[in-house]
Amino acid sequence: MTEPNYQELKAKAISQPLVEHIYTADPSAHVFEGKIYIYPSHDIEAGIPFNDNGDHFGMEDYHVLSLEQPGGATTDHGVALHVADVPWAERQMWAPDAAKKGDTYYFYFPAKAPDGLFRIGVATAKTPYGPFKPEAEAIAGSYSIDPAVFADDDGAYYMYFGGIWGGQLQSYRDNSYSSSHQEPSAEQPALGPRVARLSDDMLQFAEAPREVQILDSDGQPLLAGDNDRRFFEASWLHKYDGTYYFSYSTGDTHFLCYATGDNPYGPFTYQGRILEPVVGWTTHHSICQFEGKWYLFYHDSILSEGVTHLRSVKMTELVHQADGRILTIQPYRD
Ligand code: FUB
Repeated sequence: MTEPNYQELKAKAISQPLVEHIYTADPSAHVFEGKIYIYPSHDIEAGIPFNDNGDHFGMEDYHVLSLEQPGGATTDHGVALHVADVPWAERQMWAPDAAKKGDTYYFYFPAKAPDGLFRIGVATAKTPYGPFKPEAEAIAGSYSIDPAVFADDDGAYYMYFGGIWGGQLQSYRDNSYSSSHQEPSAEQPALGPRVARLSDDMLQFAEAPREVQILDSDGQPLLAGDNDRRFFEASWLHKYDGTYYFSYSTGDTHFLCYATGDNPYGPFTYQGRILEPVVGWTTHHSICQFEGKWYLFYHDSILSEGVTHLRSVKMTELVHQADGRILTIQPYRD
């Protein structure tokens, strides 16, 4: 097989990395204090061999990035949280998110505890860029990966989370872990992401996590064998024109897709693709409005010449069409 020409791919890419001095991925973007703040994973070469559990994603800390304007310079605010400072966490600081309530910023992150299971932790700061002070314990009842926190207009905050394979979601049913639980067979409904409203203090779940249903246009759950459309990881929720848009990655088929609903718990009906596959195995994103325009934040592995766990965060404009449908983005020009 011929090696891809990364210089050519770089020239064809619709956007370039926001920073090149470190590798970053899984960007969760929010507008705080009039700027765009991005909460990414900080990819490193941890020297761990590739496997289906994603152990080669051996990240140890988080940096926060910010931009005053799209297209402007990106500031790296340095280390915001390190695994060594989180009492319950041992390794693999994966995709995080952040939220603001009152005058406090809350940083949510998944990591593996010494028992090898992912949990989700929270850390706080008085600035959007930290450094964040972690709680001593993970959020009670949390599991799996990829927390994404949505602030609704009525003041409620919801956390979406979950991811299959390396994200361990297949080992949970009714919020309980068993190593004997497996991914459903192809003709059964796919596993859904989870959602829970957060407590008033933002440090716990206010309720037991519920499974989110993603339905096809006939109102039937997407099936586990529908790899082009079923949920894999990378939950995100945004609201546009009164409609809730749940977006996610299909993992092994490498699409970013979305589904819409009329409330934060779903069900959500599958609508289509947001982003076609990027260079690198993973695809993970966020969507955020800034000064009247919407943007997609995503990553690819062009800068590292295809190394799947050394990714770079990018952004590009996202368009909701007149009927509310999102225009599918091609990450590379022909
Ligand atoms: O960055 C590690 C993992 O890769 C994330 O948690 C997943 O969403 C995938 O992007």
